Amino acid sequence: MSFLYKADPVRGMEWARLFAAKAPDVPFHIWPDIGQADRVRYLAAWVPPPDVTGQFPNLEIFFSTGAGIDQFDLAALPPELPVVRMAEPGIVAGMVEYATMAVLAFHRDLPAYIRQQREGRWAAHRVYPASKRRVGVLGLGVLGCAVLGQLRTLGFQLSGWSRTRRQVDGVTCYAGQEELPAMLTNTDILVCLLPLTPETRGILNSTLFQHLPRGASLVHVGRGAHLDHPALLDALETGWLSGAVVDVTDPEPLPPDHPFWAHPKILLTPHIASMTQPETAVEQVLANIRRHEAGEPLIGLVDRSRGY
Ligand code: NDP
Ligand code: OXD
Repeated sequence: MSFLYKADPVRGMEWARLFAAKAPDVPFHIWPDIGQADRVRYLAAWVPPPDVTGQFPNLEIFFSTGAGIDQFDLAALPPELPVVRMAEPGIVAGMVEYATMAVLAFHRDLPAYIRQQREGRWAAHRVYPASKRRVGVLGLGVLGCAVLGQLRTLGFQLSGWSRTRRQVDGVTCYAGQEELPAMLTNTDILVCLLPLTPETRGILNSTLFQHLPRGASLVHVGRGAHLDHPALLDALETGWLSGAVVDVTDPEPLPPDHPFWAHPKILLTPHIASMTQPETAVEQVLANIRRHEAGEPLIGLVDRSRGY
């Protein structure tokens, strides 16, 4: 039995060290050194190689090294192969930091002060308490709920949106397409933490923006293809939206002449809102292998029918 890792090789070396310390009985290989193909029982990758079960006939679990799984074609993996995504504490903590930073930046007018400093302009904007600011989160999953939990400690008015009805302490919850406009109407800062599926592709578009109050801002940390770029540019141009923090784009990276790069109202980061952390990821992977061996449910198992 062996474990094969096929993702960022630098972090792969850390995984290898952690496996050697925590699971010395599990031979660990880093792609392209696959060891003996028929011994590979577990594969961790951002994108699996083609014909994965043809190449690794005894594969028992595919671990996505990301929380999202849209970077590969789920339908191309055999239906009986469990696909497990990263819902490990390290990636959650990173997203909580980033989303909180971006929400606070808008709440405290940081993008405006950066512009003013460049212009040599000293002008104070009124400071409002967090209790007067309404933050809405699209996606009430592992990440959305963790972000809301942190924002709650800061006193924001909170709402969240999911596909099925959820209950989250201190959060007004909305569910389904029909309830989305009601949430948006009451949102000053919108955070997108949805998975990319056929239903959510292009969801951040002009119709959605129009439901937000004038002057609202966007924190986009879901997936690039959620966002309609011309619609965002338009909304910023007309002042309907006041700013956007954009961590994910389609394509990645953006071409050098893309208007987002130099836009004064867009803060762009290169898909780094959060990252899987080797220490906690290996803990979770090993816990899942133990669960698998004991016939227990896996943490982060992807529901194929939902596509996330
Ligand atoms: P989860 O699967 O735990 O949660 C997804 C949430 O989105 C659920 O609440 C789900 O609803 C909701 N949802 C899905 N489809 C719809 C829909 N059609 N309408 C309304 N709500 C919907 O995912 P995570 O929280 O772990 O991660 C979310 C996403 O964050 C990832 O898929 C990835 O795209 C992104 N991500 C980005 C990173 C970055 O660095 N920028 C890092 C990590 C993740 P329900 O509760 O009803 O199922
Ligand atoms: C992920 C990501 O999905 O980094 O984990 O985007």
